Amino acid sequence: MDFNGKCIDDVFSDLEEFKELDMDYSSGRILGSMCTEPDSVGMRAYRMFSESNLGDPGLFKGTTLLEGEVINMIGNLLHLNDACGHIVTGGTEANITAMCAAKYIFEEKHPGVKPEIILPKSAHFSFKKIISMLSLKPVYVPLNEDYKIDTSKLEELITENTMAIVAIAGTTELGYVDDIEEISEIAYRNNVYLHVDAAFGGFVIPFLNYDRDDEILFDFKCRGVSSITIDPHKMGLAPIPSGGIIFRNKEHLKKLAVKTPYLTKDEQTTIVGTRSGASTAAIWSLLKYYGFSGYKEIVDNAMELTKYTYEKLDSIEGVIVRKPELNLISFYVEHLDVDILQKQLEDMGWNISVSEYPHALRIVLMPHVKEEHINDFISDLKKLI
Ligand code: 0PR
Repeated sequence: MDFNGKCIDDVFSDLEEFKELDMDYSSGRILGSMCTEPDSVGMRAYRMFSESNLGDPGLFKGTTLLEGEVINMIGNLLHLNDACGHIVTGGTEANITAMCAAKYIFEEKHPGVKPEIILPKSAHFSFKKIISMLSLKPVYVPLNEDYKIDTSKLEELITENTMAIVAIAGTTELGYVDDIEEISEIAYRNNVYLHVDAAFGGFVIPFLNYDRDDEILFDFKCRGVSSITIDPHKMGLAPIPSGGIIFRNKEHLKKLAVKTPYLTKDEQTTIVGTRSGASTAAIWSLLKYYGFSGYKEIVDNAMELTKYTYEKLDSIEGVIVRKPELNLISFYVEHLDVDILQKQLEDMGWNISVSEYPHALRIVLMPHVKEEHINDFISDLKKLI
């Protein structure tokens, strides 16, 4: 740091140089991200509440009320009345919060026992962090040929050391939804905590379900589901950081309570202390502004583009595409190395990610991606093939 400060124009022109190195969503070239351009309505609310700290709710009583309303609205979306939970930084923190609660519940009943967590290989890598942080023993439930939890293999893995089962509604690599209905029954029967990671699917599936006969069951309608991760900063269009954790049972959230003697409220049930109230205000404004029908339109558009992209890719000789469930497409090209192809596409200015299992290219059709971007992408891909 220089002893004397710089003039403001110099500071910002220096910042500009850094900013130019970043990709921006509006270019339409970011095809591998689960985030998108934050909506301007949310950004307006975010700026309005930029100094608000939900870690000290007595100072920010209005924002605290907003958090309660947001949790209630998200709970309703997930078919839960009188929900409890928090707005957190993202899916990772939401998953950590749920697994901490599950661990405390488990430890009360089984002191001194190393807890086991049953999860699929398709779980997000945040669970690797959780397993290490909380010293859990991972028990991997096999996937079926559709890359979903093989429910026929689940029950036999439950033991008296099972702390929780984790299922995914919108996997990171394929956007697939596990058979939560069946998994929920298994968890309920065996009285095991079930956490559903709907970080991505949470703001997609409820809107897809609206006019569908074959509803995708994934939320609190399934009686065995104890908690759900749902991220507004993914398909909820909220600015980063905006994650969500919702618990069915208030007592479960209470397990996390820590006394905060010198603050304005005497306990906290979040992992972090100081936390932004701006994200909460942004989510509140977006839920109010768009309503169910507004989000449904956003999801319908994303799904329409997903169908369009799927058909385009499927029509190219040598391209093998998996049928998408949500707005995420996985594909590879026969006789072409996935990683080399990714690098070549990157050299052409496309950000596209590679999934590990299955090893394939992965496109997330977020709202910033439009038909013209897909047309350009397909034309570049054809050149490479
Ligand atoms: N659970 C699931 C199912 C996820 O897909 C993710 C993130 C998480 C939890 C963790 O969420 P946070 O990253 O909010 O803590 N999935 C994306 C991924 O790993 C995150 C992401 C988003 C990565 C935007 C890159 C990016 O540009 O692909």
